[in-house]
Amino acid sequence: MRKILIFLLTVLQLSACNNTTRSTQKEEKTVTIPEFSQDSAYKYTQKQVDFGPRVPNTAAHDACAAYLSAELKRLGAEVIEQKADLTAFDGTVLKSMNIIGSFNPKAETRILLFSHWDSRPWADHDPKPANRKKPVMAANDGASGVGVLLEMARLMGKNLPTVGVDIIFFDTEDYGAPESFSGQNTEDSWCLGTQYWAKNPHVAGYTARFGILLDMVGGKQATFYREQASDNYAGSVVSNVWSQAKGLGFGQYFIDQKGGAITDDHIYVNQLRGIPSIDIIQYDPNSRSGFGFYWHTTQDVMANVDKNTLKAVGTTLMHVVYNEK
Ligand code: AHN
Ligand code: ZN
Repeated sequence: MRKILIFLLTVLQLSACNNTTRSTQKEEKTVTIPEFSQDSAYKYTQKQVDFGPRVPNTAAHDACAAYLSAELKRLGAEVIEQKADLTAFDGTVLKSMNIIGSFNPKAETRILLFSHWDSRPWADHDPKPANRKKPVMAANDGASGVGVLLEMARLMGKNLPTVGVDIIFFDTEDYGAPESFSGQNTEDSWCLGTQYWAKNPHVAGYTARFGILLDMVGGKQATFYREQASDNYAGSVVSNVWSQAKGLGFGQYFIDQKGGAITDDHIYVNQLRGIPSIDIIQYDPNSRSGFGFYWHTTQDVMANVDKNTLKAVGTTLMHVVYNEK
């Protein structure tokens, strides 16, 4: 009797062990991660630039909004257009539209991916003073992040990830007071669309496991450092993204070192919505602004968008999203 019992226990243990092994193998096998196309992301970036500068209260802005919303829908997202009249630092009322595209809208576990889609009205950092009142084409500072997210949306629509994903294209990020402005200038003149959404989320009480902001993710040989607020609010998310990037061979883009502290859309998602959120933003310790040389100049054009950088960021984020359970 005793012998039989021991024998039975052993068999049970063995089969329990086997089961665990098998299900782990199964989980690993079922994670097939669709391949990110840098050509498609580049086309999506170009498509926005073709509208001209997407400066709030212009026809190009409205036409691009309609395109982004329709494209997300076409790709299979549930889309919400969040319109609001937002007041800029100088009192201008901006007809603003945040565009939200949801995949797996009923899934409880959600990941938030976001980027701003508007163009800065003034190239106030242009080396030539004569250019400083001209609008920014915003190929990198706007269109590149949205381009990567549209390509991800295309792939997710065809092959849903396990978790729910919300993509938000935020408006009126880049209407912050220009260098020449002498009036009261608060940091909060930036990121107006995000501030509005964070106080008025598209779903009451909206939250997500974590959030990732893409800002200027198409520069040639761009480098992304661990931005300070990202590290403070969501250090484990930064570590996860940077280590998956390194594992995929993109360690030359994702530098595992501390960068500066940047006022950007993720600040408000952290502070006002409590979603641990990070900023993937080109940081160049050797440039005067700290960003790419083209930043807030008339040089922020397609010639400075590199498919390889789009690919590094897009492939990494596809792995981050599809590896979430
Ligand atoms: C400031 O200039 C304070 N923050 C950078 C936010 C930004 C503007 N990102 C892109 N354009
Ligand atoms: Zn900007």
